[in-house]
Order: sequence, then C-alpha cells, then structure tokens
Amino acid sequence: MPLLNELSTAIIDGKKNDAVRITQALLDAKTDPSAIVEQGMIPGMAVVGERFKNNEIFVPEMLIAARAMKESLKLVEPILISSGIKPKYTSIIGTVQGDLHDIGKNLIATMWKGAGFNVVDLGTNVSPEKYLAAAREHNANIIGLSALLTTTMPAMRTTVDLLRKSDMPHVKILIGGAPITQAFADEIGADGYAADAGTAVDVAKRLVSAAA
Ligand code: B1M
Repeated sequence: MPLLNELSTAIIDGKKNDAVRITQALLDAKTDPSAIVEQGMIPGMAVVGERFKNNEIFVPEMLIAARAMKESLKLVEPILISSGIKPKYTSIIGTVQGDLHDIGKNLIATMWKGAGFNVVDLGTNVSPEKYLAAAREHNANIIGLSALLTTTMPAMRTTVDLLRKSDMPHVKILIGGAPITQAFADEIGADGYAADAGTAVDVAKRLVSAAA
C-alpha cells in the first residue's frame, strides 16, 4: 500500500508532521492499526537502525526518527487499546537497567492493554529491585523485560535471578527486544520470549492462563 511506504519514508527522514499526517490518513481510510504499526512504522525504524549501524546516520538523526514514530504511534494507541475489557491480569513492564530504548516496550504495553491486561509501565532504566517492588505492590501475574542493547542483556539475568529468589518466584517473566532470543530466555530462566508485539500478547496470555 503506497501510504504505508510513505509512512516508512517519513519516519526514516524524521519528518514528524508528515508521519503524523499520513498515519491519520491511514486511520481515516480504516487501515488496520496493527498493519500501520507493523508494515509502516517498524520497517521505517529498521532502515534507521541499518543506517546507524553502517555509520550513514548518527544519534541525532536516530532521535528525530524515533520522535516521528512516537508521535505517530500516539494516534494509533487509543484504537489498539479500545477493547473495553475489564482487566483480569496485572502486568508490569519496563526496559532493563542501563537501557533507555522505549519504543518497542511502549508498543508491547499498548498491545497488552488492548488485550485486556492491567499494565503498570515502569519506564526505562529499571533496576531489578524496582521490578520486584512493583510486582509486590501490584501483585503482578506477569513481568515484561525489554532490552535493546547487548550490553544490557546481563541486567535481564540479574532481574530474573532476583525475582526467582524473592517471595514472588512464580510470577511469570516474559523477555524481548532486538538482541534477545529464545535460547537466551531459556538460559536465564525466563518463562517466555517474544520477537514482536503480536507474539508478546499471545505468549503473555498463554503464560498467565496456564498459571491461573
Ligand atoms: Co539505539 N541502538 N542506541 N537509540 N537504536 C539500537 C538498538 C542499535 C541496534 C542500532 C545499531 O547499531 N544498528 C544499537 C545496539 C547495538 C547492540 O547493542 N548490539 C544501538 C545503540 C548502540 C545505541 C547507543 C549506545 C548509541 C550511542 O549513544 N552511541 C545509545 C544507547 C542509549 C541507552 O539506551 N543507554 C542509543 C540511543 C538511541 C536513541 C536514544 C537515539 C534512540 C531511542 C529512542 C527511544 O527509544 N525513545 C535509539 C533508536 C531509535 C534505535 C533503533 C534505531 C531503533 C529502536 C526502535 O525503537 N525500534 C535501534 C536499531 C534497531 O533496532 N533497528 C537502535 C522500533 C521498535 C518498535 O522495535 O524496540 O526492537 P524494538 O521492539 C520490537 C521487538 O524488539 C520486540 O517487540 C517490538 C515490536 O515488534 N520487543 C519485545 C521489544 N521489547 C520487547 C519486550 C517483550 C517482547 C518483545 O516482552 C516484554
């Protein structure tokens, strides 16, 4: 669909106003909001990542692209969430200690809300102790850890270790993020791994309903 390609291009170029305008046009044309995210926004950010890796662009350009995506996402979020289901399960989500990337994490939070979860979002750079305190405070069913940097993957292990040794060893833990794999999830003892936001909904539902 040409408009989805135009949305990718606007995000790649960091043209926030264009990205927001095109997103609105797609919504007005009744495009499936998940397709807007998965076929318009995410491919754009993938190109941005490739260009950064190849030293074709630098952090400021990456930030400008991220802002274009975030502002566009704000238009789609209410529609993704509007399921009207009363939350049955409580989830905690955050990006692990040392990591400031939050676009993917925000997307999972939105999708979880859309799937009827109560979502407590701890933000970025979340210490293991903060996850545990939130899990206790909200009596969480599931905790989601996001990491985008290989250097912050060890913080996932530390968080899983702390939770398992705590008074909440049975809380379900789902991990994800660009460098994360199923093998890493198995290695650190997480209950689940998801490669993308859609899968994160399916896996979270499976984990909490199996524990109920
Ligand atoms: Co940074 N960055 N960044 N960055 N950045 C990456 C991750 C990188 C891969 C770019 C590259 O080199 N190609 C690279 C990491 C390399 C590595 O570790 N191997 C990198 C780097 C190096 C850095 C800095 C160190 C750069 C520097 O300062 N020299 C720095 C680190 C800062 C820090 O965190 N301490 C940095 C900074 C930034 C910005 C601030 C400029 C900005 C972030 C803005 C923000 O988030 N508010 C930024 C961005 C935008 C990116 C890229 C380009 C895009 C990330 C993104 O938002 N993608 C990224 C390259 C890339 O990934 N292609 C890159 C879109 C988002 C929807 O996808 O987050 O992958 P993603 O989420 C997906 C899945 O991963 C999954 O589902 C989501 C939806 O499908 N998922 C989960 C994510 N979390 C999940 C949790 C789950 C389940 C699934 O369960 C709970």
